[in-house]
Amino acid sequence: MRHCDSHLHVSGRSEYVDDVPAPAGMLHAAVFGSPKAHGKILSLDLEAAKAIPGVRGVFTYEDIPGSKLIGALALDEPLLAQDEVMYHGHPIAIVVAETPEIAAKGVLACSIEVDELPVVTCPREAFANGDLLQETRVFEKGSVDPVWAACDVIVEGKVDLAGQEHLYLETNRARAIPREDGQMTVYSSTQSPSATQKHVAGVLGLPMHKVEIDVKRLGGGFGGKEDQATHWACMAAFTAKLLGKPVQLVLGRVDDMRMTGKRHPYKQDFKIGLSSEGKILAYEVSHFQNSGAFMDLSAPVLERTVLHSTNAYAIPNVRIRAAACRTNLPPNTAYRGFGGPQGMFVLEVAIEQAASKMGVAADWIQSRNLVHDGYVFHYGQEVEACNQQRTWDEAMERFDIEGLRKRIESFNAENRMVKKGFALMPVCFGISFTKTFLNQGSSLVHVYTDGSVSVTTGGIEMGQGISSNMIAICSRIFGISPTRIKSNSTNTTRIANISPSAASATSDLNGNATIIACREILDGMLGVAAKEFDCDSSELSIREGIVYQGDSATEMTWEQLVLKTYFSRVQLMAHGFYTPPNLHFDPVKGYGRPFHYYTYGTCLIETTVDCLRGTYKIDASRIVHDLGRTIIPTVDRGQIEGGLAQGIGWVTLEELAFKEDGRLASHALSTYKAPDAEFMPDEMELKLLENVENPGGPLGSKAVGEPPFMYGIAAFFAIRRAVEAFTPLKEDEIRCPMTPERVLMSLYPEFAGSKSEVSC
Ligand code: LUZ
Ligand code: MOS
Repeated sequence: MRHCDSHLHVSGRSEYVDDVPAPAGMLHAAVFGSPKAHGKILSLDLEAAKAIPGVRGVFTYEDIPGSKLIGALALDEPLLAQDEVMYHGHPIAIVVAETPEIAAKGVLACSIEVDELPVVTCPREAFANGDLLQETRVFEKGSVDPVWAACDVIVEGKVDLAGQEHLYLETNRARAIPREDGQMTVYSSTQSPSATQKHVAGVLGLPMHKVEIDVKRLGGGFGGKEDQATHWACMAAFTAKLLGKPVQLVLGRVDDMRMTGKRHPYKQDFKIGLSSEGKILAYEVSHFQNSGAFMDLSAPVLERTVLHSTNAYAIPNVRIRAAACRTNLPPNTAYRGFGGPQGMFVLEVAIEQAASKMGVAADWIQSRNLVHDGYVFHYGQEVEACNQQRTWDEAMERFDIEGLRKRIESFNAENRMVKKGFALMPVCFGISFTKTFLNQGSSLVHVYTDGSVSVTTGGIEMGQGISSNMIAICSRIFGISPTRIKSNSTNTTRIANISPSAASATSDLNGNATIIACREILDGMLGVAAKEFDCDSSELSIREGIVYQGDSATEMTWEQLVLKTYFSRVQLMAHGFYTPPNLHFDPVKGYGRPFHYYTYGTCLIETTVDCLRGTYKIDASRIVHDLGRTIIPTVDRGQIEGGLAQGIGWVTLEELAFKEDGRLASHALSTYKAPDAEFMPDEMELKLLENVENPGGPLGSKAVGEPPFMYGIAAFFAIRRAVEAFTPLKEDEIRCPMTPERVLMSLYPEFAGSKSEVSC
């Protein structure tokens, strides 16, 4: 089976929010964002905008009819700035006009006077000022303090880890249509329709049942629309209500980039202690999260950073400090990996530095510390059914790491201006929302009298293939061809209380719910057939659209049985509800069993650096990955390759440049470079572990969305090692990403200029 949308995507016929034919009289909104990163609003002049022919209204904080505050965890964020602007691009007013062009002109005619306040963009500075979104927290396992004295090697250092723009192809957008009796229908590009429904209802002052959110598909989300699609839907909805007309809001790329939050940048301090045999005895890390101006999802992102701070390693003594630091940037938010990558990155830096001090390869240390069955993480969860070592051993052998080491050593000895490097990255990623209550999925399956099937779940199709997975699951359970099954838009009137499509858990939660719904229908149908064949229904099954008794095909087809079931007045629709068992987590203590299971894998990345120019190329990525039993191999491969590409981009090319005044300088595709097909490894090898079952996933599958992102971290170290083969690296702080510019400066530190790069 292939991705069910592929023929629509390649022919440009897939429908997104603004591709659906516009309702009569639809108006267009544009957002006036703050030209300053921080300050008090002294005056706001909207008269010129209002006077433009074709402008139907300009709306501010005062005009919001219901709740003026939104926010994923706490209602701490005004939908429009009231008297203070907190970041550059902070939405202040909405211009609604007859065309998008007039609305854009209206935005240019808005003007504001701001009494500027100090702009803080560095989390260490915010921390020093005590400007925190929650109390700083400390988590411990064992006790690091008495252990340092017993360590043979101790390394300490600092990390400056940059954020990342989501760069979904489809920017944020929403279309709100007022309906009879004060109701509102919103087509939104959101990963979280129920959150959008709740906030739209709040802003309109309506009960949730009067608000319908419908989502056919997104052109990418990556976490950027887990919480931050809500804002634009609310703006479209309240202006639609006030004007009594449909309103569509489509953010342009520059507005989307400067107005929305990104992956959280972090600053980190680490200290690691090892025995001479390479065992990590103690690890201490402080995370200064650059949270941005409001809470958004910063607390749970930071929580996952804490949970994944020891990645795939068994470490007996751990101390982790976590601070959510408020800065004058857009509120940073969910992004594939959800803080996990930031937790894992700094530990790899620590291992790298320790290896260099010990004169060993980092993979020698990595291999001596992998997690295993029975290991208990610092948050209390015991590792079971662990495949970490297996993925590592298979990678070492299959990719001939020892041979590769020798080949690269001799290549580097023979070549002066071109150097190669490689690095390994083991990944152990916990699957489940850490907010236990979010781990629930719902599915509504309809079988129509012609034998066609439709499935609706809470899962959002954002290109990742959830629709295809749901179709594949229905097809497998019913025993019919996937061509008979259609996956519907996600809609809050068909499924209530939807968890965001996030945390890699969408196929797990909604797939298991779909299995439950399909089984319920199938049981009824087989009961009808059992009467017909005068046998026990346990003898019956459906294979390739034919009813089987035992191993022999009967004359009865799926369509015939569907009709018989209908005429027998037995139900042909069902709602399935699923929640994974045995999850519990105390967020205050940071202790419990937050994850249903772990996804394991090991990745090798090989690079070549041009030591004259600082440019580099990723030669190969080779992955051993634990997928359980894949549902659709091409869909899973797409997730693994896409996640890897994004992970490599994060640590190499993608550089968010903020000016000192808090303005995003890299605010367009001309200044923000993400990996393209050309940049991706020439060789991409993927080996799936064989014969692994995962009872936690539907049909034995494993969650795949986020874990491969962190494989990309290996690219950072592979590039560094190539650079080190040219010249020793000297730095007070390890900075990520390793852009070609930064590589060039590392190759020739004497020409890199006297200005220290260390930011604060
Ligand atoms: N979103 C969320 C997530 O709300 N909670 C999580 O634990 C999570 N994990 C990964 C990605 N998104
Ligand atoms: Mo997410 S970071 O929306 O799984």
